Amino acid sequence: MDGSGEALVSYQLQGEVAVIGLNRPGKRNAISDRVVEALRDAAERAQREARAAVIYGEGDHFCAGLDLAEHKDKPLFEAIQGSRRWHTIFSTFERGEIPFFTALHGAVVGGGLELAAATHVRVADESAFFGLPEGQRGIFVGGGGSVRVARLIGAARMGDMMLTGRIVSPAQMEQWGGISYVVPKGQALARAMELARAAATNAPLSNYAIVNALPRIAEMSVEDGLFTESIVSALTSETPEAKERLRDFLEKRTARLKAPDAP
Ligand code: 1HE
Repeated sequence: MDGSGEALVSYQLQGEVAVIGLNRPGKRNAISDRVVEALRDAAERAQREARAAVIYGEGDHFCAGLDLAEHKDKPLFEAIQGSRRWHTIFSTFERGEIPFFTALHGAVVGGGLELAAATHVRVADESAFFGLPEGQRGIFVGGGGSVRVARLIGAARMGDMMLTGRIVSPAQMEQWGGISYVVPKGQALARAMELARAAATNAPLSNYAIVNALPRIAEMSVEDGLFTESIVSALTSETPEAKERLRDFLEKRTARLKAPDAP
């Protein structure tokens, strides 16, 4: 809750998709200690009862990053502990049990971009803008950005954003690989929901493998990655659900894949 009695993070279960809203629009959804803890609770609940989740921001912006008002008086050790808490909590959904989607609009800056980078699919509308103003604020990323954002878009581009204060458009961010979809203004949440609903129909073990095995394999040597892939692949195929889904396809009970522009 904030001073107004509103939850800092809203939560709703829509069918099989958990919808998680950063709900501090008066402060542009800046992430305080209590917000990060509310996000943890929402993400844990989603993993207990949903098959996919979408995180979005209330108001005109997705998220203005770390709550600078709270941060400015933090003693050194508390700042380290705070950053480590973000790492622990963001990792619970990055390497959790279900896929997380983010719907981005307006400011996606600092810790807001770090939060988005810990999710599996990012959808931005045309109003979104991306920045890492840590250099201007005299600080450094602390929510996992130097690991996740650097791996997504490249350390050189991230360094440019941090050093020069460069603000990046959705089209540019998509070209850099930082987001996967750009949609017209106002449509990010609807599109992210559509994608999350589609992912929610996958076999849960396949989603678990995609969320957990794929990023780990990406960090492995080629030989270790190929070996791990074979093991994960065989394990997922062994489930009764996989066998039933394969039979459904072979016996023509499932829809065929179509080219993107096909009717
Ligand atoms: C905040 C924060 C915040 C807004 N912490 N209070 N983040 C930043 O450097 C902050 C970037 N924020 C901005 O550039 C702008 O606020 C926005 C472009 C997002 C929105 O602009 P605007 O004109 O709509 O709003 P505003 O007037 O700047 O802000 C409205 C209120 O939100 C105001 O408080 P008020 O009490 O005067 O009404 C702002 O102080 C407050 N506010 N952003 C605290 N971030 C784990 S390490 C991560 C490192 C980082 O994230 S660095 C931080 C990057």
